[in-house]
Amino acid sequence: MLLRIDHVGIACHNLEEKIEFYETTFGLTVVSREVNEEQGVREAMLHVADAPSGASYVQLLEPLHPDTAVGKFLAKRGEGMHHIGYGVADVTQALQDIAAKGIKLIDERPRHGSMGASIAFLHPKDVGGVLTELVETARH
Ligand code: MC0
Repeated sequence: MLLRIDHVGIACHNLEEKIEFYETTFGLTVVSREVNEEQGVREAMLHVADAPSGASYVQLLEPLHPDTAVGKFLAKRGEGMHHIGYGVADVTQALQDIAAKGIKLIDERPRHGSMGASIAFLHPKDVGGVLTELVETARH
């Protein structure tokens, strides 16, 4: 079901500072920047590698407000890894299959994600404490 690690989401207080860190430390390049009002984030995708099933990224996330998923996470836990996003071929089908196994979904239906992807989150309580995102990459 899982094709690859699509991205690792990292929560930070200052997006520009963290982008510079990843550029200078690891030589990564920003390929997309977006504000996602629904998710309450300003985010950047930095390309890491390409695989036959698609690319993988580091996603840096800065909250738009304290009262958002990432804002609450930062207040409770500080900066660090926020979620892992796995590539899937069909996010609607994957959600159905995972729900049938009794795993709690955050999103019953896919939502709009970075770079035109369809995304859905699974609850960390049912995935060993890991906030898990399914990502169906946009078709071009
Ligand atoms: C919260 N918890 C986490 C967590 N965030 N555990 C692991 N990883 C995380 N990131 C834990 C808390 O520690 C707490 O555990 C429990 O979940 C409830 O947390 P809360 O602080 O009371 O917060 P809630 O319940 O209001 O919300 C948590 C929940 C939420 C995961 C449901 O953050 C959510 O819906 N996230 C999905 C959307 C999201 O994260 N959007 C931002 C990225 P205890 O043990 O204290 O009960 S958007 C994105 O990434 C898009 C743009 C994209 O990829 O394209």
